[in-house]
Amino acid sequence: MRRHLYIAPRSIARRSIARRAATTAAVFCLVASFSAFIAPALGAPLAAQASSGDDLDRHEVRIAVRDGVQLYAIVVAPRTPTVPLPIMLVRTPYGVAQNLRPGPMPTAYAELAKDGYTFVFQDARGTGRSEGRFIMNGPMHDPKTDPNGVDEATDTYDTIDWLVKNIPSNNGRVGAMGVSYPGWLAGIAALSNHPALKAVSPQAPMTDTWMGDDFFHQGAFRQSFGVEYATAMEWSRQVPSPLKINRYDRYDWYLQFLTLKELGGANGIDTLPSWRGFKAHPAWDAYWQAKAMQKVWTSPNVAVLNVGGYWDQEDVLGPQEAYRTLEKADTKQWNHIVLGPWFHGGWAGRATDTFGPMKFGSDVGLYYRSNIERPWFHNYLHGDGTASFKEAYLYEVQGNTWRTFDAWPPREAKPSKLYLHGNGTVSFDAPKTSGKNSYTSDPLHPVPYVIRPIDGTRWRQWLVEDQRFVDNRPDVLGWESAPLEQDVVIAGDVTAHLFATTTGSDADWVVKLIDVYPDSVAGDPKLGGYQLMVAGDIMRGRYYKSFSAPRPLVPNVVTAFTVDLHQQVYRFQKGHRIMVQVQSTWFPLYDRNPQTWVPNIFDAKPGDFKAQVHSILSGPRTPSHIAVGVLP
Ligand code: PG9
Repeated sequence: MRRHLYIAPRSIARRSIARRAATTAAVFCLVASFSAFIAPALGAPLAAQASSGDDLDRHEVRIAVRDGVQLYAIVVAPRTPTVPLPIMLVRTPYGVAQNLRPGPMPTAYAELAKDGYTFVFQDARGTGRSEGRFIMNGPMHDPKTDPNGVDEATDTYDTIDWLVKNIPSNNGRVGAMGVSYPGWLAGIAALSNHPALKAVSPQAPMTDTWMGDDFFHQGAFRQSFGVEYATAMEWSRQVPSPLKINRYDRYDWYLQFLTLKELGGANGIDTLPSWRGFKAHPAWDAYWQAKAMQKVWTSPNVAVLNVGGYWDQEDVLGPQEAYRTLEKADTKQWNHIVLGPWFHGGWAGRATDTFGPMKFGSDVGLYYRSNIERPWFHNYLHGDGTASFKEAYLYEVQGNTWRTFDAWPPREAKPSKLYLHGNGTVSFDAPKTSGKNSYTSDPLHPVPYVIRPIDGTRWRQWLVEDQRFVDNRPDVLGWESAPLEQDVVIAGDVTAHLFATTTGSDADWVVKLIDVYPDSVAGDPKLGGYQLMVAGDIMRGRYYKSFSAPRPLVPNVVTAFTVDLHQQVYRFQKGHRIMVQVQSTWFPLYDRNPQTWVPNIFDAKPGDFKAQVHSILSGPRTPSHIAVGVLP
């Protein structure tokens, strides 16, 4: 199976492939049986799937869209509905049919199914059993210049149109949902403007794959993810993939390619459409902006439930940015956000009552599916849409409670600054004296992003792993607070503002806001001193003034950098310490910045990669800090 479904690339690691296959099976594990309910338009029931004795029917359909391309879907419906049912559309590039398993309704949809829906799982254009050409995260066509054009929005329109006319006994209301790429497709569904579409839930959608989702983060290239995902999705099914990761530790495998040119050339990746896009468009130009959901879907024309995880290892920005954008034009109170303590799509699968060192005491995903998602969709698809919902549902991590807010980020959060001090401490006190902390960052000896060996098995949890594995490295700086005298609850955006210098002419900045557990934790000694990354991300220094127009850094000149660390609601508990780490490589997830200015890092030569000394400044005139909102 080349294609994968729902979570991350199958090629991330063999064992993660097996786990992913289990997840995808769970998401699409459906039951088939014969029924009088389904009209002839839906075609024959899937006889291959034996009845497992429950009351669901499953049928294949092929829907011809406006350019004649046939899109494949499987319709799953209660066998004997007593009232007309709404339709829930899930569109995916990961192959519906090959992931079907006989069995009960998958966890992701089980709570919704209790209210009665006809679920339609459709292969997006050019994927699975659908015809046409797949375009990764394809931009919308312009009807003015291309009146006959097609894209995912037109495919969705034609699909919905066919469904409401051909699914017997439907109530004329359609919802769309999905996680990750399917989450993006759920957002794009709104652009179809089909009048039957009433509510969409983009869950962990990639809103902007350059700015903070799958392929780049604030300009730094997500090398291992980009290579492995693009190969999995775009390599011809007929020809064996040339990508042979023949080292158990992927750190070693990627390390042998100092330049992106060598990596692309040696593995055939440089022929793939996505790689060609990465190389030709290293900056945030029109190519990426045309693909970015927040640039094309700017107003909530249907009800929207944006859902995401604080520790989403693929699409952390997506739901936050989608909500932020739509909120500006939300005159009808249609736009809502839910964020919880999850990895990519964690709310849609098996129980999430723990994550990394955190114990929540109950299944946070089940709570979301039963108490937020289910009534929300019920209101718009079964009901008349008049029930009112809170603006924002945020799980307070370490407080083990859901909070609701009338605005997000919350108005009641006090803007505050966690200052880095020259003596290696961090506090809310403004610095009175100047300081400078330096380290040498060497692209030939990059800092691993997760504990080695990097075999891909910890992809889902790498963001919550103990950061002590890099603490005290000479190329990782750390600032630490005194033990907190009382709880500190942060809510909203977390943003790092660094004043820094480099001896080179480019640099990456990785910033992590960390919760350091007390030295001893009663009942769980392993957690003593645990360093949990509460928020963290990377930005490529050359974009300090503009993400679209990179420029060289001037050696040894103090420059201000802003690193978006994304949103959180997190309780730093009394007795814990707050820590900040800064480093300049995160390998091999992120490519290596040569630290010497070259117009395009995809063209950098081996000689361009040089060790440089970076310094973080502190003090009244250069107050490096992390901006947070603190709840009263
Ligand atoms: N995060 C995955 C993805 C989306 C879009 C582009 C590339 C990757 C996914 O799991 O669907």
